[in-house]
Amino acid sequence: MTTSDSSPTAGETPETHAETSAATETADTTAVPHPLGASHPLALAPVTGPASSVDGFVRQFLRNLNHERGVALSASNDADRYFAFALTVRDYLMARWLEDLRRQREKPSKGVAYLSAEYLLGRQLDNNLLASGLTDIATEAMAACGIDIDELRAQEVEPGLGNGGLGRLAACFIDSLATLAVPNTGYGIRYEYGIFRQTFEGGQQVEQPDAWLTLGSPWEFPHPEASRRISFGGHTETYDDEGTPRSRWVPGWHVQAVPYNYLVPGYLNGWVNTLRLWSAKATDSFDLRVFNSGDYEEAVRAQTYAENISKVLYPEDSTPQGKELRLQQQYFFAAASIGDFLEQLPDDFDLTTLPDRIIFQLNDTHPVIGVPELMRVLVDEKKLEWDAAWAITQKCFAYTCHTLLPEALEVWSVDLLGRLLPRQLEIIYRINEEFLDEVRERYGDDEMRIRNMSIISEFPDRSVRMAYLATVASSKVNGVAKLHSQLLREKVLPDFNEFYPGKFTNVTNGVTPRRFIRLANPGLSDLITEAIGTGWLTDLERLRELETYAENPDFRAAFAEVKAANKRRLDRVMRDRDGFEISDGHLLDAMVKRLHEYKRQMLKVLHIVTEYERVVSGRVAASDIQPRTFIFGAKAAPGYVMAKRIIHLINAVGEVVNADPRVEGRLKVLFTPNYNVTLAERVIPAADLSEQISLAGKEASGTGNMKFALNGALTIGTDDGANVEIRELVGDENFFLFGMSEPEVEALWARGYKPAEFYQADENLRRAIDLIASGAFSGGDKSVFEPIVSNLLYDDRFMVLADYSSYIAEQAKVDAAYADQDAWTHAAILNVARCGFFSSDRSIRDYIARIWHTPPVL
Ligand code: 26V
Repeated sequence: MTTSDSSPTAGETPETHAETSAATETADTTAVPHPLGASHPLALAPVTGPASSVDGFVRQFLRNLNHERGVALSASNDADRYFAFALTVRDYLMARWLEDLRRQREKPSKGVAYLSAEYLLGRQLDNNLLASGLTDIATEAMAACGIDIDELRAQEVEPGLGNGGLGRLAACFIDSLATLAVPNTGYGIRYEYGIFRQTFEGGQQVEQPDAWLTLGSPWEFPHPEASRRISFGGHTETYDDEGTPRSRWVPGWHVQAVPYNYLVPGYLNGWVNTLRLWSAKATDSFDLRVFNSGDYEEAVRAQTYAENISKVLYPEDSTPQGKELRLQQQYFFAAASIGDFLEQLPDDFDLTTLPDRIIFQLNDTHPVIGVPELMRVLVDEKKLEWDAAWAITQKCFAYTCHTLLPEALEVWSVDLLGRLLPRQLEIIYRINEEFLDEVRERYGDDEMRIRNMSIISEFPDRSVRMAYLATVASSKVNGVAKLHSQLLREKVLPDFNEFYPGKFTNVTNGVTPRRFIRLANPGLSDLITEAIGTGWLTDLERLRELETYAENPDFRAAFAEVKAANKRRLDRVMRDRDGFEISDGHLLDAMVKRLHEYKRQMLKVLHIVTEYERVVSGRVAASDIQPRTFIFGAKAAPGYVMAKRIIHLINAVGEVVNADPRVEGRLKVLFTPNYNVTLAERVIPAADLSEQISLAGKEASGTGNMKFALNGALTIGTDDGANVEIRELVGDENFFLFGMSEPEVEALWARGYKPAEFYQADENLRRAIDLIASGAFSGGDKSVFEPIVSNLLYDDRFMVLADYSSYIAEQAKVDAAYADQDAWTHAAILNVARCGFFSSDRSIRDYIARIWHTPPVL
């Protein structure tokens, strides 16, 4: 480690140091050896700059503290120090950022505009330190100032601008895009309130607003001068444009979209991309007009109305409600982003070459309203012919579908669209007309087919099927795991797959190893590096080299010790945060994900209740069961009543089980509130068992499953989503498979599924359900969980009861396997070694090869 001689020492106050040196600061040239090794292909950026030595970092930090926060070190509080520290890291990245932006301006190449309504970023500080190679310098610098860097880390409120998998995937993807040096802007919404903070009262979920911006964010750069005007409402008209009939939109009202830029640094490669999130502000002109009319209250009301657009993230993640505000959000960011990109093009840019310059990747259907918006700009404003505009549009968009649940496919009523976006609706109609003409040309007047493929559905209300619009308008459509892409082609959009051969493809999801291995699990990272050297973090397939180490007893012992240390770390976090303890010697069984019936947290509950019931009924001796701690983390959409009941039940079961001396030391149930990215980084590295138990055919991919496997947890899972690929890679012997396959699920539906038959046929199941129904977990009140019980017995849309016995049998195998710790560790190492495929770097390479065709610029 390079430490300059002039770092502050006792007797010399850092403030003096800052004041005397700051004014004459020049770039510190004490270069630090590149952490990837100078010969590594990505080691293009020597760590230099104002903060590139301990001394330089201290000076810059103190300058930021003095000049940006206006306090001396001795008078600073934690927030001041966190801010000054973050700004120092940011300063370092800035030079790179500006340089890369300049490079892109001077020599433009094709880039990716990732359009996503959600980015579940997690904390930024550590990630940015890691990406810039500054962690050691910064740690030493803070120590020199008498500051514990961990306390600074703890200050950061994570930006929770997403619901779950889809938003976190977007965050992983922009990390990989930057690490692969692909020019990319991530576009989204700067929600003032992210995903709600969850607390429990009496075991029930209570939502609190997530005011993540209260103290401001050091990572964002507001650019009010670059605001864009976004219009809504009004009407359309046609006019004669020197002999050409044209349409135009006469909007009714406007808002300002103010961009906030965030740095997205690649890992140690000197490349920095931009995340641009839009915030809604009332337009001056609107205010002025109303103000002039003398109606002050109306002016304030209008302002609130406009600014509501980016106020809050919708916490639903599967059941679209058709809410007007959500459509406003979608158009707001899609239109602002597309407009922003087009504006950066030179005035004489030939728009027919737009597809050589940009691909707009649609993260689910949320930004799809951008399709008619681009058409409107090209046809109405740039005055291109319809066909030319359509040819451009179809090449500029690509669509990723993230679901299989029919109820999650977004539709917007024609009524609402007509009111809010009348010109875009006209354009959608025309797109549909021309598309259906093509269909007719191919198949004749097959009215059934036409109705099935129409972008406009007539029932129950006239509405626009956004997934169909996205499919018709995109060069490629992809699912997010092999099985999902297959079901997408065969079950969700089969007519389109037939109509557009070659349009459908698969890109299996991935996760960034920087955050989810290196930062979350430094112990494992060090162990890996010791074994196979550096380089694996940007070439994750190299984890394969660990396979031979699985045969080495010393390595297994070291690996097991890392897991144990991660459990101790989680124990400290949980004690602090929730007052829970993680018991020694327990198998740590984790189910952390959004609460959804299809994900089947209920199946997990039935397993726990079964274990408990078998002991308390005296059928099994407590001493004969494998000690387990079950850890849950899950937020339910605030309006999703059944999901909230299940949360209540998990907490209720936990309360009874944890207090019952008969299972003491054997079974423990922890439900940690407010599960988020920060907590995931602690839970996942500590877990032994990863629960991925959705009904086959329902989970598009899952990404938690990948994070667990890469951190050496074994999976118990169904043949669903990316589980299928995980199992293929790690091998059957290192994966606990149970439950029906997707075709078996279909067959059972076809035969007629009667959950009560399964209840009757399995004594354990009967006893578990009866125990819940008896009021044993609700103080004797049978009514509390009755809706859950009758839902299981008489409805059970996600076939919990059908998969129960297979699940319980497989869990018995888990217990038996865990009894042989060394064999378990062996399997865990093989999971790590064989899951390199699930790096989001690989996903991005697949997107580049199959969809984007954007060469890296470095
Ligand atoms: C849908 C909706 C619908 C209405 C209102 C708001 C809203 C917000 C988000 C969503 C997206 C739901 C789809 C989703 O999150 N899918 C998940 O995507 C992951 C990344 O591809 C994947 O791993 C999960 O399996 C999939 O459930």
